[in-house]
Amino acid sequence: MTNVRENQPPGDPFEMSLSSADDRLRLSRWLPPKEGIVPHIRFGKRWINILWVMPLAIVVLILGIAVAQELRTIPAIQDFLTRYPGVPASAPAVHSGFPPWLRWQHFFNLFFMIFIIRSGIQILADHPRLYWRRDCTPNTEWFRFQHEVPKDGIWTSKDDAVTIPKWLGIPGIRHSIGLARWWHFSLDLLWLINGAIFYALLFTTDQWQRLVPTTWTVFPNALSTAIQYGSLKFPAEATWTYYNGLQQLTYFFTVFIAAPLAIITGLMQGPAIANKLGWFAKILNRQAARTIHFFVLCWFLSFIFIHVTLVFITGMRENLNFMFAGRNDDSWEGVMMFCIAMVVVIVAWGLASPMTIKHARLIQKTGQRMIGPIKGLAEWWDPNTQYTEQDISPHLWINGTLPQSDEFNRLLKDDFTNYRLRVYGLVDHPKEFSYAELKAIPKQEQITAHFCIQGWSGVAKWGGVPMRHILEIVKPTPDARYAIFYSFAEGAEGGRYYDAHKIQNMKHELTLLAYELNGAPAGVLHGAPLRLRCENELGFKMVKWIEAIEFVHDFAHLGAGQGGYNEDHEFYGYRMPI
Ligand SMILES: Nc1nc2c(c(=O)[nH]1)N[C@H]1C(S)=C(S)[C@@H](COP(=O)(O)O)O[C@H]1N2
Ligand SMILES: [Mo]
Repeated sequence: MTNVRENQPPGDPFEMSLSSADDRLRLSRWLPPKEGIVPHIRFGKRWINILWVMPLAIVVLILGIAVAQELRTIPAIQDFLTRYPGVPASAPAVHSGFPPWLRWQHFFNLFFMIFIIRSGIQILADHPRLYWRRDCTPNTEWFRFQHEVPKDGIWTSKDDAVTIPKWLGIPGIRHSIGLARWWHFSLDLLWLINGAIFYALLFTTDQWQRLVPTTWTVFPNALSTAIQYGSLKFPAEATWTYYNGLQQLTYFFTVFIAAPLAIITGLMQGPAIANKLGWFAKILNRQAARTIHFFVLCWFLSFIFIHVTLVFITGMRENLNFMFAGRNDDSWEGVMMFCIAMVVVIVAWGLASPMTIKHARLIQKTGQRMIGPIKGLAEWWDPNTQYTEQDISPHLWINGTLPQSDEFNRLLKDDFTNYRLRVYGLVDHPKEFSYAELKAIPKQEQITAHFCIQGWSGVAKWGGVPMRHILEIVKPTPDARYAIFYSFAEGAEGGRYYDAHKIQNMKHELTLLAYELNGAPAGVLHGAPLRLRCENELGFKMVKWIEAIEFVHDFAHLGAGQGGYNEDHEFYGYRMPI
């Protein structure tokens, strides 16, 4: 399957061993589909199928209605409902109705959220388990839609990824996290800009009064509204000017708590952010952040479901007129505008996955342009968190395709005594280091957290040669901007695994060519004889089984030109600090 680049003058054997790659996602070369299971939640040692939630929810709903109706026959409750009818007596009136900016922002918000949610689910399917603890040890997860991790044999984190349908995920292909992330992050940015404008306009007009409670009586009023909705005798509405207590509290929570929480827990999943805010990452570790990020998703999904249901059953025409036509009457205009908006949504929904599969490279490049520079900023603030021996994870997942060449197997048989690391390219002193020479360089040890793009993490103690010492010996020329790491191993589609790193990252004090893991030789599964640690990037950039390092000015001529194997073949970005 290896496609050695054509039309290339004979030259560097490492460069020539790289493969080209398609600009679209080719299913014939991709990981074969694999179904997950219905999501399960763990209680102690028991795993409960979430489908049980359905009948349970129906029972709770029916009982809730019965209880609310009984409550309303009690005089004291009737007094309570009269005293707190729903809108607090002191609530300030909103005089500007639903102005155009608000209606447009509502539409953009719902439009962006659809793709954020869909791509988020796609990202989750790449490691379909959720944990509270940083280490991701199998069977410590509290949620999964994948079977138990097999106890024997090698089970990589790629093996663990599951397929979700194209109408749900973007692009709905197993292990398409690279593309899903471009969608997720690019739309996050648009959603964030929309949200920032919304906050600004909210507080420079009287619209903030809809969302921000100004009296403690919002709570009894919210309870009163809940009883009224629950008993199916809906409260009197004055939505044009006031929200009732329950609306106000839910909207407030959604806008001012859930949305910021989504952003914080999203950012805390990135190595460069987490490794800078070490103390905070110890409280809100990556898996806790991922779990809370998922809870926010659940909140948004429930909110959307209940919100839309209530819009339709508490006076559809009026409600749609408010938000889609800006009118306070019962004409059909709002319904019509809503239908047009839904056509736009449905068309975009249908196009997203097929378009992403067909134009995968374009999605990668567009995403890179939209958020690459902002994302790259995280590299510059020196992420340098280290952990203690107690933090070391009992388990580390493994990833990648093992080297298969005879050459590698011969080296392995002799415990890598004949291994040599070739360092060349734009350097003053190209050099081949023997294993003994590398080990003679003072060893550096560091206990650091690993962040795989797929979602798992773990802390380990790594020992090896600081990359900065290698730079001191070979002396890269001023022209050298990137270090290319060539692996002994092939990538998933054939062709040598490689990755490009900015030279600045190579000078970082925690960038290591590691040969030890937790005080012992690293072992082949984790990258022996030598694997890279670069703590401000995601795991896929830490090439295992390093055979050579080349310093270059540019990487456009290497492989498919995207700066690494997964960048070429799986549409990842070459800078991945988050
Ligand atoms: N040569 C090579 N190196 C690789 C990979 C690979 O596929 N081939 N996978 C990467 C990925 S995606 C991760 S998360 C880490 C995993 O390191 P570990 O297996 O030691 O935990 O290795 C990285 N290095
Ligand atoms: Mo990874």
